[in-house]
Amino acid sequence: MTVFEGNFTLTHAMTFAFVIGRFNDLVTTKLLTGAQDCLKRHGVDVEPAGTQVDYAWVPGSFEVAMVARQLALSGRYSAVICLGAVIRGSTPHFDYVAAEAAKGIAATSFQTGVPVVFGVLTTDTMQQALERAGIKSNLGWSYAMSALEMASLMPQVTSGQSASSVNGTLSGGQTTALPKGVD
Ligand code: INI
Repeated sequence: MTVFEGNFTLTHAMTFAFVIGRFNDLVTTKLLTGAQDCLKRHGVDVEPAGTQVDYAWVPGSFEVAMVARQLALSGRYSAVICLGAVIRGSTPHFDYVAAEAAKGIAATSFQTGVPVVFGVLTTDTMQQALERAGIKSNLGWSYAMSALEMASLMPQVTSGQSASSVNGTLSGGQTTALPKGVD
């Protein structure tokens, strides 16, 4: 039987779209920097003037899924990476924005068949968000790894041809696991 597994090597033909919330942009710009660094070091040209990565800025996390869906439906992208930061305040607003962002992004992936990465931080404080956006680790990097892995995996699953049968190699041991203690 077949083992389908994404790898992180054949990135030159991949295309990505970022959808980034401006709300809490102190955090989201850092997530973006981490994600770009990861893509770049895996051979992706992240320049906006290039041919591999597009960028869409939206007001906040609530709007991320709507734009991600349109981009995914365009058929132009191997994966869409959604970045946002929802930080709990003293009202229930946080819960509505966070829940709709998560639901919308999951629905976009299911409806379009395009991998859509959930890179929306949901934290109690700005400090917690910053810790996850560069102070301790940068989850933007992990989100980009997920995008690379899924962009490699989905064509295999769709075609029924595993990377091992096509290239004779597997990425063995590579993981997108989050750093310990970070979620
Ligand atoms: N958007 C966020 O991305 N993060 C937040 O923490 C946030 N809070 O707390 O309000 C937030 N609100 C804006 C929301 O995403 C929409 O842009 C706005 O409601 C307009 O639709």
